[in-house]
Amino acid sequence: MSQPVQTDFNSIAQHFRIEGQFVDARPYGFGHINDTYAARFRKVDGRNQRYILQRINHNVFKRPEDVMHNMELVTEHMRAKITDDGGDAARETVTLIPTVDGKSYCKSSAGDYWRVCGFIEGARTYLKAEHLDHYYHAAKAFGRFLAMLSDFPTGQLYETIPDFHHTPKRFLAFIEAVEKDAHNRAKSVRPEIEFVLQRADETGVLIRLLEAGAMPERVIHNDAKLDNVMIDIESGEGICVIDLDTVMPGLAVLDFGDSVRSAANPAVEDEQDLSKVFVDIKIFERLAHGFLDEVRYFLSPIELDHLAFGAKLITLEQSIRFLTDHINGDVYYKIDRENHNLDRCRTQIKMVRDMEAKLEQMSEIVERYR
Ligand code: GN1
Ligand code: MG
Repeated sequence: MSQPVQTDFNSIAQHFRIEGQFVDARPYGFGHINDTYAARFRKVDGRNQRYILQRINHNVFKRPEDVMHNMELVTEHMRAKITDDGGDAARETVTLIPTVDGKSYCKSSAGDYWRVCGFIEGARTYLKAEHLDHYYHAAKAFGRFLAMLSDFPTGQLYETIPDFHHTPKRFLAFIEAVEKDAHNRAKSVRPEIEFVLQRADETGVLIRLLEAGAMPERVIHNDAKLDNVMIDIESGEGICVIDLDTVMPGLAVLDFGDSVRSAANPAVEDEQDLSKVFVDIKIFERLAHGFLDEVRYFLSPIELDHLAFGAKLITLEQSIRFLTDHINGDVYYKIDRENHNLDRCRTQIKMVRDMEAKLEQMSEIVERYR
């Protein structure tokens, strides 16, 4: 068997304006798409400095240049706002470390796209939060992110993944996968397929509002998972929203929805014991409170009306995406075991069912805090 190719971090790092000598690099975070490493460099004063090194998945992001264009503009915009407000931009937004020739990324000899970001010390991400307050602060960070970008012109950003949260198109891609059934897996996931088919019409609810001009398009994060917020270890506050590859125009309610999808479930996204998977209303309340504390001033009534539904829709979409990838033979998400995408799909289905049962309760909570 051939050995996996070793990444030559040292030679990648040489392209960037990094202070110090490369020491080591280890995988960092929980992402399903890019390869992320925390790397240490020894400075002349003998102290170590950490940086985030990331290989952009160019199977998923077909035009990494566009991703980096967006990331440059968006982080510059936020940096100016944070600095104006007397904040610390190095901790409150992502800092791209430039290459020696002044670019925000480099292309390695292997054809991979790499970027380097400053490491935010004293903060970390959580797959599952440790305190109820973390949920409040994580959702508040996503709300603040939307607020900071609320005056950013949507037309300046590329669509880094076309129709990323166009749920009806996700549904069509799913139908196509089922019809093709390239790995002969459809027959073993009939109940899951049925579950999605029964909700076909609902996939279009928000897109129809957008197309009718009733719901505005904004610059949103598009991947507002709990583990995409750096939480300050001491204060427990959500200081910085990370993973900016999908920052592009979209619907604000889906960012709130994704925070609920990922955080209101007390179990992990790939939990196999579905009895542990449900919408924890206490967590939901903390998320709604935190998010609304930042957005109630500028979101429109129709957006506020659809926050609870947005959570359900993005969770349904995520179940469709995982199921589609399972049927397609696991070509999109990284997997660590057989049926990994199917397990993920099942947690999402369980969450959708529970949201359907609790939608009214969720809406009442939103009412209370909006
Ligand atoms: C992916 O890379 P990561 O793990 O933050 C995915 C999201 C999904 C998420 C599910 C570009 O995010 O859309 O919601 O997995 N990102 C992309 O956990 O597809
Ligand atoms: Mg991520």
